[in-house]
Amino acid sequence: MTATTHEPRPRGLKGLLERGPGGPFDERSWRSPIRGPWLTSVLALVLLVGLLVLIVTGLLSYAAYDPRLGGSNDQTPQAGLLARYVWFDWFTSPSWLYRVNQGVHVLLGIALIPVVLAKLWSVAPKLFEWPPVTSPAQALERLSILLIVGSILFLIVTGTMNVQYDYAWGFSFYTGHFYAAWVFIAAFAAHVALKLPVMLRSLRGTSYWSVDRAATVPEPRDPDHLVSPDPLPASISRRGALGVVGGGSLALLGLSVGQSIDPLRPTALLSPRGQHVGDGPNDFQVNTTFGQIGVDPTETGASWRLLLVGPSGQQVSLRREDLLTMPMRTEELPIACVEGWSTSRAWTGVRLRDLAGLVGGAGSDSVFVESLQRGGAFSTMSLTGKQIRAGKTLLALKVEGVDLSLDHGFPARMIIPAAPGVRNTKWVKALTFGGQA
Ligand SMILES: Nc1nc2c(c(=O)[nH]1)N[C@H]1C(S)=C(S)[C@@H](COP(=O)(O)O)O[C@H]1N2
Ligand SMILES: [Mo]
Repeated sequence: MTATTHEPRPRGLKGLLERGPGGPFDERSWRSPIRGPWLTSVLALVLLVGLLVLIVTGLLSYAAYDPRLGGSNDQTPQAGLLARYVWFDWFTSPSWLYRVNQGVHVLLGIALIPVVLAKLWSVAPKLFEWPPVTSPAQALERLSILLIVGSILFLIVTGTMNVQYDYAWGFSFYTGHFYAAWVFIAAFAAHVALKLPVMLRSLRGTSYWSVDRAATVPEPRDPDHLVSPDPLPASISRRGALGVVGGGSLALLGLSVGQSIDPLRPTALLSPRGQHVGDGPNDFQVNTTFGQIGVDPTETGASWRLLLVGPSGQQVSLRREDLLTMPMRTEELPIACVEGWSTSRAWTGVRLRDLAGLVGGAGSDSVFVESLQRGGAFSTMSLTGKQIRAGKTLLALKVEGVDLSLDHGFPARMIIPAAPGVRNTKWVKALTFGGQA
């Protein structure tokens, strides 16, 4: 017995600071024998690769919105430097570009949720370290961890809610997710710089195959104090725990992947846009239905006109029959929503550049698209000059050989190759071509 146990314990604030508040702040309360640098490092390696892919696809996804066009294209007008990396107009080929990018972003994001939670579990004692601050360097490290944990949980929650079309927050998803992503990227970079050597050292030390059930002996105490000072007997091996996490990821992936792969659509049980939404060729996902926009159906009937306005004010008004006499193109193009679902269809219609040519707008650097829909962020949209001139950009009148349904944008809708789904304005009524490039 040491002398200290007989000394009266300091009380009040001083005592609290020395002993800590107990509970999770007492490292002896963390008793799993498998917690330690090796398990944390395996999860860290998966996240290092996975999160890098999420960062790249996320930044590309933002660039695909062509924020330089302003208006309803730019969802974060105050972003300043953070959006400056978008110095180019988004690509128009290959046509599956946004579909694949967004599919990877959303599906990988969903699949990584169990890995992130397991990683947080594996370092939980550190999150409750006591005393809270021991040195300026340690304080900085803790701050970076606070930012990384806070931002990643925020990104997971907003991302998942967005996939579920649940907009229960008081801010725009794009703005919130975009700013949090930059906080995350900065904290992630700092964390990787600090911890990469620790991760590599502990992965080199122990091979995956040597970590079987017989070897559930705790690792030696580590400088980060992840290893329990008072471990319980093991009830699962480290490999078993990794199997549970990987199984969880695969299950989430299996129940979501159908939202991006047409033949697997009925298996997308976790996705909100996988159900029956129309008849025949028009039976595919609908984001906003015609009923929801509150427009009188007669406006889409015989009185409907497409108004074309050229850069110097020339106007042409066309009936649907007039459009049908123009050269028709059929292109197989995807609709890929930012929420992750996507589908590919054969669209038939008039090339946007042919319409531009009717009012002298073939060389325009942008076009402003207006919908019959009044109000709402998606009722108007701008497209780049590159998108005007891309041969596959269509004002579609038909899908899979039949007229568009009202829900899919009858009498006419835009279809833009390689672009986010939101660019494909439905119920188009006017196209105004901007200045020359
Ligand atoms: N006028 C109008 N066009 C719109 C929308 C809208 O809400 N209003 N939603 C957009 C979005 S977000 C997507 S993903 C696609 C979905 O097209 P679909 O409903 O035909 O599948 O339409 C786009 N066009
Ligand atoms: Mo969308």
